[in-house]
Amino acid sequence: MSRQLIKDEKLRNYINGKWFFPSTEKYADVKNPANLEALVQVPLSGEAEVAAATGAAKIAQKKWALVPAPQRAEVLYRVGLLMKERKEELSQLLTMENGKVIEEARGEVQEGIDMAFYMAGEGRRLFGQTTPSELKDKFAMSVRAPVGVVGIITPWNFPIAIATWKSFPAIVAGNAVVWKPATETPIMAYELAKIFEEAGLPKGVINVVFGSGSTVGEAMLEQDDIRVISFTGSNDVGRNIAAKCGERLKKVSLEMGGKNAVIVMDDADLSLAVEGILWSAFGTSGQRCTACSRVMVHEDLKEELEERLQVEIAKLTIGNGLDESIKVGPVINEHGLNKIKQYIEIGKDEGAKLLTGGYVMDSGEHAAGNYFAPTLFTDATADMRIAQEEIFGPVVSLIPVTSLEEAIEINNQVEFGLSSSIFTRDVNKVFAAQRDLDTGIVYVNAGTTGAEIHLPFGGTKGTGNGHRDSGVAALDVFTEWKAIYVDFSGKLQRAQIDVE
Ligand code: UN1
Repeated sequence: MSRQLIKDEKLRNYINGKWFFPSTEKYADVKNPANLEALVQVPLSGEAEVAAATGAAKIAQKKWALVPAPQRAEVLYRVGLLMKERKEELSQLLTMENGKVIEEARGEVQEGIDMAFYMAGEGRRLFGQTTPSELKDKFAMSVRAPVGVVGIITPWNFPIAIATWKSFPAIVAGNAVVWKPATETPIMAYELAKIFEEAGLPKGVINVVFGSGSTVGEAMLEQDDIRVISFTGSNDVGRNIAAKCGERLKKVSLEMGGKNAVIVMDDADLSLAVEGILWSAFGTSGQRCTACSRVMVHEDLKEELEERLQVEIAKLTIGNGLDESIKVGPVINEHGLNKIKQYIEIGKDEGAKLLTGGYVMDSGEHAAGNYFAPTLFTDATADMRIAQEEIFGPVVSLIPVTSLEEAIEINNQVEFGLSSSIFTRDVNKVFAAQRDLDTGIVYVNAGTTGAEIHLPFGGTKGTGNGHRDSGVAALDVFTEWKAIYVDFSGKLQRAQIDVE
């Protein structure tokens, strides 16, 4: 790995193509969750940096919007190539700052590379529409226009992939970006900013300001020139952002929590279901918005599923994700650990049966990191808090059911609507489930995680506010439709009146 981390290294903000230490002179340690060693220092910037970044973005955007989209896309293409060249190095850094195991880190970096090439292709599409005019000798069309300066606020659980989901479509569409990455995982943002610089993105088109949500995030909401906020993170923060953006008439795209379920019907391929549940419940230590945290299992298969999951969970290796043999890494920090611990107590008090796990691993090789044992509850009911609220950790609860209808009803009885899955061999159940599961993403014979970047990503109800990341739908967040009428009749033609 060529990038060496030095614990005293102070990262800098990237504003108008230059690297600045924060005017506040404040920093926080970034810790490796696998061993709590300090990796680097993240700036805790202030309002001044947000104002400077917004000002730079405003000026840069005017020029950038005039660059033909296929040329804007070429920069993204170069970004993709540089990410590809540095894939292994970025993946290792990602494992160090986030804790996810190296195989998943490689997957996440790949997600960013895919997004670069996909959005680079969009530079030669950015399709608009032509529509017949109601008048003679008049041409009507609608095109996607950039919004201007956009603000993106990204989480620590997918620090590079989600940043690419938001920044790449924004940039290819002709916007300039002010980006606040999560303070837990600034290294990915720092490296991506360097890649943008190396790829030749003009100064000011992307600006990275490190700092807290309460200072930098709030300051972004106050900036009139930031016209769009795209946020992925917790529900509470998202609601606050939505309220403030509502007051200021900013467009806002929110991607928040999930309480995603796998349904296992009595005709399921049980081995496949076990694999799917393990991968989506314990991958990234359950810290995905798409993580599986409920399993509605047909009562005929309940005992067998309980047994098989316990056997497989016992085989999971837990530790520092840089070690290729490790399957489950640490959770992000102590706050995360404590929240998970509280939910274990809540689940026990509610009467769910703890089959395995349920404790912080803090002895021997796990003493120094934030490790939580993969946890399986059974005999949960739909109304329990562990079956309703997002835990964001390696905890999954089995809920016995007797029919598909019951499973779907329980699936839909939560505040969130991100992802769901069904394991069945019955084609009728497949089609009924894909229609009736009220989530933005539905999987058949696969777990709840694993979205691909060229499809829309997002959810219904409390998961968001109707927008989507990724796919062509992401362009809707970062563009506005502009209707253009060209009258070539040589006379004044009044719509609705001079119609023959
Ligand atoms: C998230 O958890 O916020 O579908 C994103 C998946 C990943 C992305 C998850 N491709 O699980």
